[in-house]
Amino acid sequence: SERYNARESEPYWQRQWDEKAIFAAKNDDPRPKYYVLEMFPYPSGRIHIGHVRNYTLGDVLARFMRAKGFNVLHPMGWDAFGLPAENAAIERKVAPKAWTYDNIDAMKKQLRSIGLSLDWSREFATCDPSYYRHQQKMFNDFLRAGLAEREKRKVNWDPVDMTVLANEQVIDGRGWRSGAVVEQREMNQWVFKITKYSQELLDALDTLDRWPDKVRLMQRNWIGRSEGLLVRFALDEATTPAGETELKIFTTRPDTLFGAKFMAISADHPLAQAAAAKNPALAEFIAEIKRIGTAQEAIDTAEKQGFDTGIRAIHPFDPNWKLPVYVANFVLMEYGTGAIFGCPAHDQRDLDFVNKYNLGNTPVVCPEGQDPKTFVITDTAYDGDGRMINSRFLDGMTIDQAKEEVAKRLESELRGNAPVGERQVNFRLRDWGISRQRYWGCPIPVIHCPKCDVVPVPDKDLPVVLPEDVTFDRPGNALDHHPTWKHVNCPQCGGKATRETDTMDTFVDSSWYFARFTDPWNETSPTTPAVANRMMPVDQYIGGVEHAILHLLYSRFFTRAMKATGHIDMTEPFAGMFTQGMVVHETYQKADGTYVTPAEVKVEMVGSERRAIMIYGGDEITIGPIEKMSKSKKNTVDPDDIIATYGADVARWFMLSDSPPDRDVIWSDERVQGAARFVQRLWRLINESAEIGAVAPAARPASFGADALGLRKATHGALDKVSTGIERLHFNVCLAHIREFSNALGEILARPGQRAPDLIWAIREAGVTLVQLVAPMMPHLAEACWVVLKQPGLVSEANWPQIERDLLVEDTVTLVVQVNGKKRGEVTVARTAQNPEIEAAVLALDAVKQSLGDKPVRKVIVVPMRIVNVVG
Ligand code: ANZ
Ligand code: ZN
Repeated sequence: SERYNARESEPYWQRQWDEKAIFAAKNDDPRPKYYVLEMFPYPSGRIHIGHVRNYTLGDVLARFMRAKGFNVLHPMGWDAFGLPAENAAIERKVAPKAWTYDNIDAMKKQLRSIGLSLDWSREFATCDPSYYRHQQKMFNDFLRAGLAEREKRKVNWDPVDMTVLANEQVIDGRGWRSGAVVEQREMNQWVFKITKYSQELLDALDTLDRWPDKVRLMQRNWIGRSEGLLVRFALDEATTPAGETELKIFTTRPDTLFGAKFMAISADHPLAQAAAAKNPALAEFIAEIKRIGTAQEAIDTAEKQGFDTGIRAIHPFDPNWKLPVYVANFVLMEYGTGAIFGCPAHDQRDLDFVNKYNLGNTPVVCPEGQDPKTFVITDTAYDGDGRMINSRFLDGMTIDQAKEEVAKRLESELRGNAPVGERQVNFRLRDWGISRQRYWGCPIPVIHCPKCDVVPVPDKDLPVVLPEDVTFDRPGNALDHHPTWKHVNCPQCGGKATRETDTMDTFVDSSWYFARFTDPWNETSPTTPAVANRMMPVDQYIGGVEHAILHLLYSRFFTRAMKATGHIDMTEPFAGMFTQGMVVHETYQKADGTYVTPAEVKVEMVGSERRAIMIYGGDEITIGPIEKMSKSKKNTVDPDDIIATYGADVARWFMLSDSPPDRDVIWSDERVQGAARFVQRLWRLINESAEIGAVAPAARPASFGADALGLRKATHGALDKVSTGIERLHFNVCLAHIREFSNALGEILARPGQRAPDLIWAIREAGVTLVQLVAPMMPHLAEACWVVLKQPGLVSEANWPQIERDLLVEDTVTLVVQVNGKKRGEVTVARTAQNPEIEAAVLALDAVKQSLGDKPVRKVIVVPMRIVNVVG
C-alpha cells in the first residue's frame, strides 16, 4: 500500500464532517449531555502552539464522549474585546473591528485545519452586538438586584495616556506604555458586588472535587477569609490632632497584644492625613510611598518603611502603656481598617520594621519545650504554636485560649457606649471594578443626566452599540472623543444628557460565554433558562493555569448573579476543571547574543553532546535553557508549518504523547518525526490487517485458539486502559497503550504460516478496535483507515467498542531472569508487584537455585518491567 498522505486526506475529512454537521449538539437530544469547553481564544491574529495543545486535549475528550453515546456540546467562540485591537488601530491605522474580525477569519481557518470536532453553528464573538446586548441587559438586571453599584475608588491614573491602568499595567510606578509616573486618583467606577458571595464562593470550593487542588487553594487564598478582632485603641490626647480620639485596628492575633511595640496606619488613613496637615516632612513621606502604587506585588517587594507621626496610642489593657503610631508603606487602606498594631516577635514584617527603627521585641508565645527565659527573637519571627508568656493574665494559655480571653474581655469593656473589641470576619476579596476607559469593549449602558444623575439605559433601548467611526489620533478613550455618540436625551426627563463612555472589563465578556453557548440563537435573552439548566454546567473545562484565579472566580460569581436574576438555575459553572501545561522549547543564541528560531538551526550529536549550528552558514549556536515559547526568545514553532509538513494528526499525537497534559511538554523535532513514523506504521498495519481480515468469517467464531485469544486479550486490554485513561485525561498513558497494542498486532501479522479463521476474525477485530482507539487523537487518519477496513459510515460517528470484561486477565508483566548476567528463565508477576515480592519469586525458581549452586546471593537487581539479575 502507498504512504498515508495527510495533506490530501485531512482537508477531505474535515469537509465530510462539516457537510454532515456531525459535531452539532442538539438541545433537545434525549441522551445525557456532556459539555466540553476549552477557554476561548483571544483573536490576536494567529493560533499558537499552546492553543493546539489546549484544543487537542478537549477534542480527544469530546470525540470519546460522543462515541460513548453522549450528546456532546463542544463549542468555540472568540474573546474579542481588548486592548490589542486598539493598539493595532493606533499603530497600523486599521479599525479595531476590522482587525478583530480579520483575525477571527484567519484563526478559524487554522482551527479547522487541526480537525477539531467543534460545533461551529454556535460560534460568536464577544464583540458581536448580538452578544454584548445581553451583557448590557444583565448589567441592568444586576443593578436592579443590587449586584452592580457605582463606587468611588482609588485607581491608577496614567496622566499621559489619560486612562486608568490595571495594577499589572503599572511597572515600577510608571504606566507600561507611556512611562509616565502613575497617579492615584479617586474616581467613580462601576463595580460588581462579588463580595456578597465571599463566604459562599469559599464554601463551595469544597464541592468542586473535579478541580485541581492547586487551583482551589489559589482561589481560597484570593478570597482570603480571616477571623479576627476589631480593637479600638484610645489615642493620647496630648499627641493627637484635634478631632481624632481613637484608632481602630483589625488583628487576627489578639493573643499577641502584650507583645505590641508600635501601631501602623496606611498613608491613606484619615489619621495620617490629619497628622500630615501639620507636618511637612510626614506629608513628603506619604507622597513618596504612594508612588509605589497599589499593586500588591509592589507593596510586598518594597522595603518596609515608616514615619513616626508623634501620635501615641494607649494599650487597651494598660492606660500607662503608650505605643508610637507610624505611617507605614506596608499597611493597605483597602484591608481591615487600614491600621494595625505591630507585634514583631511573631510577625516577620513587623520584626523587619522594628529592627530598622530600633523598637525592640518581646516574645509572647513560647514554643512547647523551650525555656521561656532563654527564648529570644532576633531576625526570624516565630509564628508557630506554643504557650503564652510575658502576657500577664494570659500567661500559660494556648494561643486559642488567649485569643478567646482577649476577645471576651474587650467585647465586654465599653468606651463611650461601644465595646472596645468586636469579633469580625474579614475577606481579602474586593468588589470587582469593571469600568475601563477604553473604546474596544462592551459599553456600560448608563446615561448621566445633570438633573436625574445616573440613569440606566432602558432595556428596550439596548444594545448601546459601539460607534465604528472613531479616531485614535489622540490619547485617551476614543468614545470620549467621538463628536456625537455620547450626546443623548435623558430617558427619564428628556433633557440633554451624556452616555457613560467607560466600557466593561473584558473579564465580564468571558464570565458567561459558556452559558450563552447553550442557546446563542436566543435574540431576546442572554439564555434560555430551560436549555441552560439542561446543558450546563460545563462538565470539563480546560485552560491555562494563568486563569486559575480571576477568570474562574468571576465566572463563579457571574453564575450566581445570573441565578439571582433568573437567567440560570445553578451556582457553579464548571463541574470539572483541568489546567494544562505549556509547550516549551530550548532557546538558540548566536555568538552576539541574538536569538534565532528553531527552524534556522540544525542540532547534531557530537559524541555524547548536542551541538547546534545555523543551517545556512554553519555558525556555531549556543543551546540555551528550555523555556516557554515566546516571540522575544524566538523559540516558537508555528502550527501552520507543522501541519503543512506533517499534518494535524501528527501535531495532535505529539501534543498528547510523552508528558501528562497538566505538565509542560518540550517541543522536539525528533519526537515529532517519531509521531510521523507512527502514523505510517499504523497505516501499514491497518492495510495489512484489512487484507487478512477480508476473508474473516462473518459470524463470530464459537471458540478461539491460543493465538486468537492472546490477541483478543490485547485488544480488550487496550480498549479498557485507553477508555479509563481518556476519562481521567491521562492521554500520554493512553498513547503508550495504543503503541503497545499496535506492537502486539504487528507481531501477529508478521508471523508466517497459515491462519485459522478464528485468528483472522480476531485480527479484524483488533484492526477495527485499534482505529477506534486512535480516532479521538488522530481523527483524519482514523477515518481513512475506517474506509480501508470497509466499515460503514464515519468512525467519528461510530459507537465506542464494547469491552468484553472476561478477556481482561489480571494485569501481569513477564521479566527476564538472569543469574550473573546470563538468561536463566522468566518470571511473571503482577504489574504492581514491589521489589521484595519480585525477588522472592525469582529466588524460588529452580533454574535460579541450580545455577547459583551453593554460592550465596549477593545482590538482586530489578530493572522495572524488564529484567531481574541475580548476582551470586
Ligand atoms: C497583630 C498581629 C500580630 C498580626 C502577629 C499578625 C501577626 P490576614 O490573615 O491576612 O487577615 N493587617 C491587618 N490589616 C492590615 C492592612 N490593612 N494592611 C496590612 N496588614 C494588615 O492578616 C491579618 C493581619 O494582617 C492582622 O493581624 C494585622 O497584623 C495585619 F503576630 O495584628 B496582625
Ligand atoms: Zn434626566
